[in-house]
Amino acid sequence: MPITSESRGLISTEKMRSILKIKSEIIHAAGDYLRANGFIEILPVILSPVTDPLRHTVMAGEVDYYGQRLQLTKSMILHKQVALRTLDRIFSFSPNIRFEPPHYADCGRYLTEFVQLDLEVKDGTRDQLISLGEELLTTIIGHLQKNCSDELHRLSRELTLPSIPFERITYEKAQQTFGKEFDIPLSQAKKNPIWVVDFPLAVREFYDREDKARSGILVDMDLIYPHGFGEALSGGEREYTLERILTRLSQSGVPHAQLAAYLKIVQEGIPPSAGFGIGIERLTRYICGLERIEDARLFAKPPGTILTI
Ligand code: ASN
Repeated sequence: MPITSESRGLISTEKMRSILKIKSEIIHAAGDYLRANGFIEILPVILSPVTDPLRHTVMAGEVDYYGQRLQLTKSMILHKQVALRTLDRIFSFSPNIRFEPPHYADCGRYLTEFVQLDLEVKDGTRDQLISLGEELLTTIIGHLQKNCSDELHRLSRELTLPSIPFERITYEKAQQTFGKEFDIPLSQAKKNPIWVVDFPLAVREFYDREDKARSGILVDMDLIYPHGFGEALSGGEREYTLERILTRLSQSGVPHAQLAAYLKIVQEGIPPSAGFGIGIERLTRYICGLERIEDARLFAKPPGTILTI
């Protein structure tokens, strides 16, 4: 018998009120910081003929739209690249739907429906985006220390401002030191967030750019929270030429026809860029020190649960 959404993450109304106030202030602080840095907010896309194919096991969410098959957004990466034909720096609070395997619910880090703060910078580099990510996170934490001290106190959470720049480790070194599935052991070993850089091509999606000088290595990154909270964000520099994108799709085993609408636009031209997406519920979980991600939002849907609202 599948568990129901209420049998997970039951917390008091009082505690939830503090969490939701903190989440609202996270969104506020992040939006203000990005707008002050030249970003323009675009509204999220929910349905499209194309979405992020992703590499891991996620069932496609599809809708019949007047006879056309549309996808529910798994991430807005493709639309971010296309939007940069119009704007130079964009962000969106983008709802993502990912039907993950039900056992993913066990670790308390996955939701079927979650929101990503997804951003992209025309002509951006990984180093620029890493600095931006560090400033964004510390700005949010600084804002919460000032504006949510009562709520943090009620959650018995003492936030320390992480020191910048964050440490960096390569994917290869992380695996050598912390094992093949390094995310959580690495996270548990750290007191400050840490960047994992240079993922191998075989473990990432087609859009992260391969380093010209180092075949098989991508110019991308993940940010890992400290104290066992695991992955915070994913991003990188992007492939943007039709030739490279077709090669990378073939290497990933994604049929070109699946992304035909996107490829047509790529052929007309999309700019070089870099960007990342940071999960809002995971950020809230980290900030509030919550054991389970379903406590980081209302109407949470852990994978495999029967929904009641
Ligand atoms: N938002 C991520 C990025 O910008 C992609 C993802 O969530 N799969 O790289």
